[in-house]
Amino acid sequence: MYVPCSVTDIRKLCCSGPVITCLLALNLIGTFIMILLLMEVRKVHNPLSSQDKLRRLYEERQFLPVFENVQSHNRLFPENGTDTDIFQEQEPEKVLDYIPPVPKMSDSDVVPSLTKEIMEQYLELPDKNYTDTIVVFTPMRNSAEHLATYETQLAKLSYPHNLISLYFGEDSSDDRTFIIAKMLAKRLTTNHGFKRSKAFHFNITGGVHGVWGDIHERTMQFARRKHLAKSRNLLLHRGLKDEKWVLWIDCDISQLPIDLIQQLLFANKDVVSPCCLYRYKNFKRNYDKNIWRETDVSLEDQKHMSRDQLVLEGYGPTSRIYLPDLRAEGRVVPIDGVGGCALLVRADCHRKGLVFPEDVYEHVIETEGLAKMAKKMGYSVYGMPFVEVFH
Ligand SMILES: Nc1nc2c(ncn2[C@@H]2O[C@H](COP(=O)(O)OP(=O)(O)O)[C@@H](O)[C@H]2O)c(=O)[nH]1
Ligand SMILES: [Mg+2]
Repeated sequence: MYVPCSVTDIRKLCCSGPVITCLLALNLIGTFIMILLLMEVRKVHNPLSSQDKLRRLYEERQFLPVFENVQSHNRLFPENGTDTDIFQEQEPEKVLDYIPPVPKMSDSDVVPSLTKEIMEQYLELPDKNYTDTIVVFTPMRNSAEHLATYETQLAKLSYPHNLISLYFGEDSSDDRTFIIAKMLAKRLTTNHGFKRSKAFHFNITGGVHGVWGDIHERTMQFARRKHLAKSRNLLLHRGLKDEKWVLWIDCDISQLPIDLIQQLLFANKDVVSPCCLYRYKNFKRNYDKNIWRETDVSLEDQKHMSRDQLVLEGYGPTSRIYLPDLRAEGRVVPIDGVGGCALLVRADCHRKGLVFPEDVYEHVIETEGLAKMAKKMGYSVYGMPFVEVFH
């Protein structure tokens, strides 16, 4: 057998045809293996598409442990909410092509956007001639800065304006809210074709004053909500005539769907609420946490409370399910608590005694109290999770 023994021999061998071919082949195989390995590493680090990631996140949320401690309702969190920012890393413009399942209880403020196709499917309206009369009631205080936007949003409503009356109830303002509200009422009838409109000034005291942070301090909520309930009940007393429906709208909303009234009428329920959201860092988030459904856990918690204990949402984790989280159940879903951002009530319910409780009523007050009272009176209370009002 030939064995290379000198440097010249080895050089000769290396330059021979078969060996070069062999080396080249080995090189190619090596490169191929490296590419495969690199692809595998990428898969490990980025195993799912963003849609899949969100889907998994939601599936995991279904199995979150329950909060057993009643006090957790009232625990103050740094940002005053259950804001977990779980979607922070996602591209804001990404929309889900499926409806997330209903969680056992709400644990995030983020309301994912859904595709246009899904939204349209749940917002389709029948072609019909509307004849029901509506009265819009709006409490207001120190809201001068909001009334221009409010006028624009009201004017854009596509429901026949000649079927809508609007009444404003102002008190305790130290800005020009009442004067501007009176001018607004005039314009709504003369310029925008609404049926009737008037601003009332109520001589009541006891409200909570200060900047947003002060009035939303947890300890202030009983006084604040009690006063708001009084303002709403006064409006009802002064403004309700022969209309078929009462629509409550807060004057500091930033955007109403133009078909808000048609959407809420579609539900054909005694009390019906849309979602009330806000936009933050390009995400939609839940604003009005008074719109919720009880769960076994939240109801069990209440059994161990004293009669006058007030449960407040938005001050820590919740054991209830907020309306935006109920979308997987469909277009019109049963709920137990409502807010005042926008709320439709069959006027006869108010005529038969449905009001905003001014004291703790089944552990809630004001709008949430109205929902509880409505249920006690045998009325239907529902939410429309695809209808979005923006605060
Ligand atoms: N009449 C009256 N309206 C009020 C008072 N405080 C707030 N409002 C109005 O009630 C609605 C809801 O109040 P707001 O402070 O926006 O509540 P939030 O959005 O839940 O923080 C808005 O239209 C306010 O202008 C008050 O003391 N008296
Ligand atoms: Mg508000």
